[in-house]
Amino acid sequence: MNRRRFLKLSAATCAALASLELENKGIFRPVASDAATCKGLPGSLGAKEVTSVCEMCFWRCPIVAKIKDNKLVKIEGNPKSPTNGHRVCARGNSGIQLLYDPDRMKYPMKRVGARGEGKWARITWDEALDEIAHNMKEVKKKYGPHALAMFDHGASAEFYREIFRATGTENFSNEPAFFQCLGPVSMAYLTTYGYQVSERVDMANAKAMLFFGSHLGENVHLSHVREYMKGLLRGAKLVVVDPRFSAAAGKADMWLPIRPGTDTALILAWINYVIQHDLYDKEFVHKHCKGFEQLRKSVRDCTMDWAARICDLNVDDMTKAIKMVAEARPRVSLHPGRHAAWYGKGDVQRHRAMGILTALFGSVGVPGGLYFPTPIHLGEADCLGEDEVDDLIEDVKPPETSLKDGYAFADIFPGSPTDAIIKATKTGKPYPVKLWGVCGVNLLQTISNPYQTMDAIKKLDFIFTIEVLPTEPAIWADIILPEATYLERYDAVHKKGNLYPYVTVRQPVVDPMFESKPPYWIARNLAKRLGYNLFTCKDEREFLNEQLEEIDLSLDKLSKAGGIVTFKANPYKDLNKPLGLNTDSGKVELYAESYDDEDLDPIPRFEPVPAPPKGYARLVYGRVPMHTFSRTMNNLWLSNECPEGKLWINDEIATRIGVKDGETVIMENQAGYRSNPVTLFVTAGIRPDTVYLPHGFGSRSPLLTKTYGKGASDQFMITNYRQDPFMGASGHRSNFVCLIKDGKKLSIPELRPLPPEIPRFKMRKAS
Ligand SMILES: Nc1nc2c(c(=O)[nH]1)N[C@H]1C(S)=C(S)[C@@H](COP(=O)(O)OP(=O)(O)OC[C@H]3O[C@@H](n4cnc5c(=O)[nH]c(N)nc54)[C@H](O)[C@@H]3O)O[C@H]1N2
Ligand SMILES: Nc1nc2c(c(=O)[nH]1)N[C@H]1C(S)=C(S)[C@@H](COP(=O)(O)OP(=O)(O)OC[C@H]3O[C@@H](n4cnc5c(=O)[nH]c(N)nc54)[C@H](O)[C@@H]3O)O[C@H]1N2
Ligand code: SF4
Ligand SMILES: [Mo]
Repeated sequence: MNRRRFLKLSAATCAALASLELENKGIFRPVASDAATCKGLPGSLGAKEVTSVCEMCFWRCPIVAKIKDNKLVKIEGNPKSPTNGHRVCARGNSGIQLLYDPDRMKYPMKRVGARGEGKWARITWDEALDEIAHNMKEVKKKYGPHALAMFDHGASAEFYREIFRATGTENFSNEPAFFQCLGPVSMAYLTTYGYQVSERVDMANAKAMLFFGSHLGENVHLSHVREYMKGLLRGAKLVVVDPRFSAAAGKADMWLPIRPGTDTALILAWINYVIQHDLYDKEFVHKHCKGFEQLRKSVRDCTMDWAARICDLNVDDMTKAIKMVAEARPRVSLHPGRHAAWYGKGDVQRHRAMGILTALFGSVGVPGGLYFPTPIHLGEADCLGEDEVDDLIEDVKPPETSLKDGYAFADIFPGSPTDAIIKATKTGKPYPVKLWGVCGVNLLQTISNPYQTMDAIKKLDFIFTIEVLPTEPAIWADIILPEATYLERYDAVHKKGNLYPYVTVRQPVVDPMFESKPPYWIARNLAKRLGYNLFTCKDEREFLNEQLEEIDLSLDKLSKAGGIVTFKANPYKDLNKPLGLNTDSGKVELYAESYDDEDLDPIPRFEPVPAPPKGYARLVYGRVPMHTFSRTMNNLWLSNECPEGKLWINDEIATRIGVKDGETVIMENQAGYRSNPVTLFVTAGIRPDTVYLPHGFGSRSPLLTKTYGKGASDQFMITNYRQDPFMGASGHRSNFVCLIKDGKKLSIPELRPLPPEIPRFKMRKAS
C-alpha cells in the first residue's frame, strides 16, 4: 500500500480528530441537548465576583475573580466547577501579576531599528492595522496567498486564524503546541482507537498506573493531577519509566531509569511478555481488537533480555514492574502522554505501542482505563464569518508543491508542519513564504533551532505579532499589537467533554488596561481593512449567545447558574457490544493496515535514536509546577518562587568532572552553541548519560525585566532535530551537551556501556 492510499484511509480513520477541531471552533451541530439537566446556583456575574476561565495554561480551569475598587485582588477556582472546585494552581493564582505587570505591551508599536534589535516607536491603532493590512495585501498580490503564514496558540488566536484562512493560505503552523507537543500521540491513538485520546485516562479509578515520561506533579494540569492523586490515595500501584527521578517517580512503587529514546523496545518486550505469559485480557482482544496474530508474531523476538540491554534496565525490575501492572487489569491507567514530540522518527510508533499494550490489558472504556469523550455540540456563530471564509477561498488553488506533501496528517489537520513553513521562509523553496502573523507563540523558545528561525525571520517582507508581553517574538516583529489579557476579554465558549463535562465562558473581569484591545475588536478591524465581511456581531456577547443557543443556554442563564453548567458524562462502554470505534475496522487496531507502507510499520518496531557522542550527555527537558513554558517567566510571584531552572546532573558524573551542586556552568551543545550561565543541581536522581533542564527559562528579551538573564534556555541548545514522517512533528531530544566551567571544557565520561544496537551521534560543527 502506498502513501497516497494511506492518506485516503486515514482521512476516514481520523474523522474524529477533524470533528474535534471543528468542535473546538464551535461549528458542530448539536445532536441532543443535555442543558435541561444543568444544575446551578445563582451566581454573581458582573458584581464583585466575576466567573471566568484561566489561561495561565491551556487546561483552562473555571475561575472566580474577586474585584475590589475596580481592581482584581484575588483569583480562585469557581466553586461550582466539577473539576477544580475552588482551587487554582500557583500559576492560576498569579494571573493578577500578568494583568498588572508593568512590562506589559501597552500600545501598538512599530519597529524603527533593525529586526531583532528591539527599537520601536509608539503608533496609533489605525496606523498599526493599516500597515498590517497593506502588507498582507501586498504579499498576497506579489507572491500568492500561500506566502502568508500564521503561528498561533491559545484562545484568542482563533479569531485571527479566520482572517488568515480568508486569505487562502494553507500555512498555519496549527499551533506549535500541536506539532511540538501532542501531534504524535494524537496520530497514534487516532489510528489505534479512532479518537484523540489526549489525557483521557481514568486515573482516579485505576488499580495500577504506568507512565512513560508524563511527569505529573511537575506537569500541572490541575484536575488531571487531582485525579492521579486520588488514584494513588486509593492505593493504585504506580510504575514510572523516566531517565530522571521525576516528581511522579518519587511517588512510584517502581522507577525504571530507562536509557532515553529506548521506550519502544521496553514496551514491545512487555507486549511480548504479557502475550507469552497469558497476562492479557483474551476476551477483550478477541472481541474488540484486530491483528492480534500479526502482533504476536511481530514481537516474539522482543525478549526481556534484548530490551534490558537496549534500555539499560535489569530484567528482574522490568518483569516485576509489568507483573504489577498486569495484575491490575483491566483497571490500568497507561498514560497516553501529552508532550510526545520527543525524538522525531519513532514518536508515533512509541505511542502506538503504548496504545496496543493498553488494549492487551482490556483497559478501554472501563473504569480505571482509557475513557471516551462526551461531545458537547455548540452552535455555529454565523456572525463570525465561517461561511464567508469558505466562499472567499472556494477558488484558491493549492500550491503545486505543498508544504504538507508527504505527511500522513495532511488531510486531517488544517495546518502545515511548523518546520516546513520555517524552511520555506528561509530558502524560498518549494515556494517563498514572505509574511508571518504570530499570536500566542514564542517562536524562539518553542520551535527547534531558534537560530534557523531567526535566519528565516530576516528573510520575511513583514512580520507582526499580537502579544501581551514583550517576549522574543515581539522583539523580532515589525509591528506589535497589544492584546488584552485573558482577564480583560471574552473568548469563544469554553467546553470540556472529559469525565466531568461542562460549559463555561471567559469574560472580562476588569476593563482592558492601557491601549490594549480584545481580540474580537482587533480581528474585526483588521478584517475590515482587508475587505472581509467577518465578525459582524454587535459584540462578543452576541456570538457567545449564538454558540450557547444550540445547547439551550445563554450568557444570562450561565450567569444565573454560577458561570458554569455541567453535563452527564458518557466515558465507559458496554463491552458486550461492539465498540464501533472510528477506526478502519471499527475495532482497536493492533495491526494498522493503513500503515502498510515501506516506512510506516503496521506494528511498531524499535528504531534506535543515536546515543550521545563521546564526552557529551543527552539534554532532556520538562516542566516546573510554578511556570508555563516561557509565558510566566516574567510573573512577579512566580519568578520569585522559581527564578531559574536548574540543570540536573548525575552525582557521580559531577564528582568525576569536578563540579558541585549550586555552581554555575555554561552548556555547549554538539554543534558548538553555548548557553547562558545555569546553576547545577547535582543528584543521584538522573542517569549519568543525561542532563535535564526545565523548559522556558533563559529569556533573551531585555524588556522582560524580572526574568531577563536568569537561567538558560533548553531551546537555544536544540539545534538538531528530526522530523516525524507521519505528521511532521520535530523531536527536540537529540541534542547533547558538555559543560564549560571557568572557560574550561568538561567532557562527560561514559559510565553506562552502549550496546551494539545503538549507534552514536555523529558530530557536525555549526555552519
Ligand atoms: N507546570 C506546568 N505544567 C504543564 C505545562 C507547563 O508549561 N507548566 N505544560 C503542559 C503541556 S502543554 C504539556 S504538553 C505537558 C508536558 O508534560 P508531559 O506530557 O508530562 O511531558 P513529557 O515530555 O512526557 O515528560 C517529561 C519527562 O520526560 C522525561 N524523559 C525525557 N526523555 C525521556 C525518554 O526518552 N523516555 C522516557 N520514558 N522519559 C523521558 C523527562 O526526564 C521528564 O521527566 O505539560 C503540561 N503541564
Ligand atoms: N525546547 C522545548 N520546546 C518546546 C517544549 C519544551 O518543553 N521544550 N514544549 C512544547 C510544547 S508541549 C508546547 S505546548 C509549546 C508551547 O509553545 P508556546 O505556546 O509558544 O509557549 P510560550 O513559551 O508560553 O509562548 C507563548 C507566547 O504567547 C504570549 N501570550 C501569552 N498570553 C497571551 C495572550 O493572551 N494573547 C496573546 N496574543 N499572546 C499571549 C506569551 O507572552 C508568549 O510570548 O512549546 C513546545 N516547545
Ligand atoms: S492548571 Fe493552573 S494555570 Fe492551568 S488553567 Fe488551571 S489554574 Fe490555570
Ligand atoms: Mo504541550
